Amino acid sequence: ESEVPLFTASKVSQYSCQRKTTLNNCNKKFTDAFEIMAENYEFKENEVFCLEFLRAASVLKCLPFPVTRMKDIQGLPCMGDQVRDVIEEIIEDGESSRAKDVLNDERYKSFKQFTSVFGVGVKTSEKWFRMGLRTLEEVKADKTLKLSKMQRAGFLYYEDLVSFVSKAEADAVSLIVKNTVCTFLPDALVTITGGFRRGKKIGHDIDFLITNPGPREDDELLHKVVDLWKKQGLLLYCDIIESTFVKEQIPSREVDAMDHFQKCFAILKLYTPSIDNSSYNTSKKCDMAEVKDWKAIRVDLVITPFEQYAYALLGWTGSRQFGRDLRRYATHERKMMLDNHALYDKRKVIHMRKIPKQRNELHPCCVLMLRILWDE
Ligand code: TTP
Ligand code: MN
Ligand code: MN
Ligand code: MN
Repeated sequence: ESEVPLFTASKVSQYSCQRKTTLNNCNKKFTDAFEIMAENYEFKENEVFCLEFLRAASVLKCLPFPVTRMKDIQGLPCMGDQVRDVIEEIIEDGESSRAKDVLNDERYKSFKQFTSVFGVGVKTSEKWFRMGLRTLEEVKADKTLKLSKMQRAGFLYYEDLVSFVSKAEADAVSLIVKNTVCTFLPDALVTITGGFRRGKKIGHDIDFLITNPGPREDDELLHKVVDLWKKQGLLLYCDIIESTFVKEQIPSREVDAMDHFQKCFAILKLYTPSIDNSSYNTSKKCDMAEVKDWKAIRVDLVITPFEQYAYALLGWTGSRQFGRDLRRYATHERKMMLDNHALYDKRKVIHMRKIPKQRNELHPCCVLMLRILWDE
């Protein structure tokens, strides 16, 4: 008989940063249902319930076996009543009626469509839904709506942006970003982060961290890069956010990963070399409809000072849940504070009985808990 691998549920940490998780998820039918539930709660701005389902999904993703009986989840962390109900139903009926209800829910369906547009979040969706709008067609037909520049780009390149970015496209864009950055700063470090750094084969966008190890810092770098792309006709959209980093500031909330780096949310035009037009070149008058030989791709560029680069890399590598749990672990288990800029020793803050005037009066320690094995 084959040996049953040793697995002790009570040894599974409640923090995803302390669990070993591969991309191979053998509990997809449960985690898919949890993610639908979580998304619905996100649309309702119920953060507590949303996180409850996201945490549960993350726990089931680390199990080396598929759950088939309620006994299998005994002793596991993050298995609240709501979560157990969904699991029980899936074990018995093969599907969750609650998740199914969500998928059929009018509000959920509308929010799902609305938020699929770049630049449209829960707030805008709420507004449109209250106005009686239900589908993207209705939104597009409503000429009284004032769309932001970001949302206009979102509609304009909608089809390209909802289709996944492949690893090959990520590599192609990576070359473009590296070449452009290096024309201005030859020693700059350009690193792909986000889902692709976690080994995912597809993504919604491509994330890059840029830093310059030398003494030179260049606040203009990002502007120079996008200006060049503009000239080359490669830039379809761009929104530069200037750095808001202030040294006195200590990390705020641990659930989301807001940071203060200079960054740019862009849409790049990636030419697709696969289309072969050569046979038409010879024909005298070619009244063929123009073939679209490019794809719009969402790209995030983040500029970090070199001394904060490690923390930025950790935060931007994700996943979101991994980051949340790293910050939660730092707070509750180490009495420290972690954000995308540094790791702070809270005990030292308390000891000093005041918030230090300068962030760097605190010891930015090395990140201690890094068995980085991602959870999605
Ligand atoms: P995303 O690009 O939003 O997510 P992803 O790359 O994990 O997945 P996808 O394929 O859908 O793009 O963000 C990448 C990581 O960066 C994410 O785990 C959270 C983190 N992050 C920050 O730290 N600060 C930020 O301001 C944002 C937007 C993301
Ligand atoms: Mn990403
Ligand atoms: Mn991103
Ligand atoms: Mn907390």
